[in-house]
Amino acid sequence: MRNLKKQIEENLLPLPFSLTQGYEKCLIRVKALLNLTQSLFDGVDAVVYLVDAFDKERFAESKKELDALLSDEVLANVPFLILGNKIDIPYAASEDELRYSLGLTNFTTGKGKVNLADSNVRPLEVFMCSIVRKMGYGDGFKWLSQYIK
Ligand SMILES: Nc1nc2c(ncn2[C@@H]2O[C@H](COP(=O)(O)OP(=O)(O)OP(=O)(O)O)[C@@H](O)[C@H]2O)c(=O)[nH]1
Ligand SMILES: [Mg+2]
Repeated sequence: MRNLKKQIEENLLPLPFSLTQGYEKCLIRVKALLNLTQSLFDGVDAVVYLVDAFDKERFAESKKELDALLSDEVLANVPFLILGNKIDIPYAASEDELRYSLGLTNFTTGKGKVNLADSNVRPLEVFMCSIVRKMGYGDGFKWLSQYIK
């Protein structure tokens, strides 16, 4: 937190006179935001990505966000647990459907105990759950815990 505060201060305050014009100011702000995002992701042990499995209309949007996280170099090698929530609702997507819609069909690394330590493969799995019914996510977190040092 102290680090974040320092970065904001260094990047935003105080601005020298020559940098107070709109364009430079904007660039400085963007740089500060980028640094902030990097700092937020720095030291992350895992990502738990929760998707509403009933809201199929937004799967494309969800895929876009997920792809951005998966390709973020600060998160390279960080394990990803994808939770498909709300499966208590009839017509919620199945696990296969969600996996397909998020473009993960060939990227999941296997449930149970799978040793990936000697490979360059990022652990990634999809587990379906219902938070209101308190079911499904426990298995996901159990799976995830084997990859957290
Ligand atoms: N049936 C069901 N409802 C859930 C579950 N988990 C959360 N909800 C409900 O979903 C509602 C919130 O919907 P969300 O999709 O999380 O949020 P939102 O308001 O649609 O906003 P977005 O994040 O933009 O989708 C709340 O009423 C929760 O009680 C679940 O497992 N099953
Ligand atoms: Mg919603």
